[in-house]
Amino acid sequence: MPLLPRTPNALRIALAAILVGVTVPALAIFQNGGFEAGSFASWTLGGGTNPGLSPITPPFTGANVVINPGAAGPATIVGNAPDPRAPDLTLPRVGSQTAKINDESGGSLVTTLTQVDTVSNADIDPIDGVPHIRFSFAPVVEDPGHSPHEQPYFYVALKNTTTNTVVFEQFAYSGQPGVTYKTAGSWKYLDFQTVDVPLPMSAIGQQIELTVIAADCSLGGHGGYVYVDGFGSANVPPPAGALTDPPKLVPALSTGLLVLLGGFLGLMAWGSRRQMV
Ligand SMILES: [Ca+2]
Repeated sequence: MPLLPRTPNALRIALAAILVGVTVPALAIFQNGGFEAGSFASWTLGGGTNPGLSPITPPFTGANVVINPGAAGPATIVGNAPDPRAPDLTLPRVGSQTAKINDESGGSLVTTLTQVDTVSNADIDPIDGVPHIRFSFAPVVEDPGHSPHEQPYFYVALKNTTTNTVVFEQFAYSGQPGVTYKTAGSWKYLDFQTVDVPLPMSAIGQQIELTVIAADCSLGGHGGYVYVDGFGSANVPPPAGALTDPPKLVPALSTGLLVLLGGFLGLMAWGSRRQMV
């Protein structure tokens, strides 16, 4: 039997380093963060059914998300595949694989994608000397014109589980006023949004939980999904063919404000998280 059996390269390198008594830098945050394994390896998929957001009055945050028990919605890995519901999107977003959470079919399904990992020195950006978490997402949601709490929606959040604070959160339902959706037939979508969340140095060694949720409409007839890619601490390159950085869903927040907002949203969003499970 070989000394080092078949293992992922990273593990093999770590094992080799231990064997020869040297250390190697910690791996950057999120495993298979670009889905280049062609699968959801290292990720946790889940979900259920969408009874509608609660309470039913906007504005909504993750605190309004309710997921009832039931079979989870779908999730797939896509490559070079044009999306007729979002014709301006270039797929894959980064590398050769991108994750698609939920899909265009209805059924009141919700799909969740999560991963928990530890912030390390490998996540420090030498440009500003603090750790970062970066990724890109693009929601594609049908707009049947239901009441806001019944519409398809998406949700993306980063939570520091060590300090119990949300450090980034983005929620929007289909057709939500103020969100700069593009339209293709009955579908609304956004260009890929590149997220860059700087973290304080105190985050080193702390755990970050990433959550992505995409939901069909609660009435059953309409779908919604979100593409995600590039999770990690490295810069996400611009989309292929893009002349400039993609537009932001919301104006960029300063780090201090983001931290304050994260703490505030954390109290709101995660205090009632029992609703989500
Ligand atoms: Ca990728």
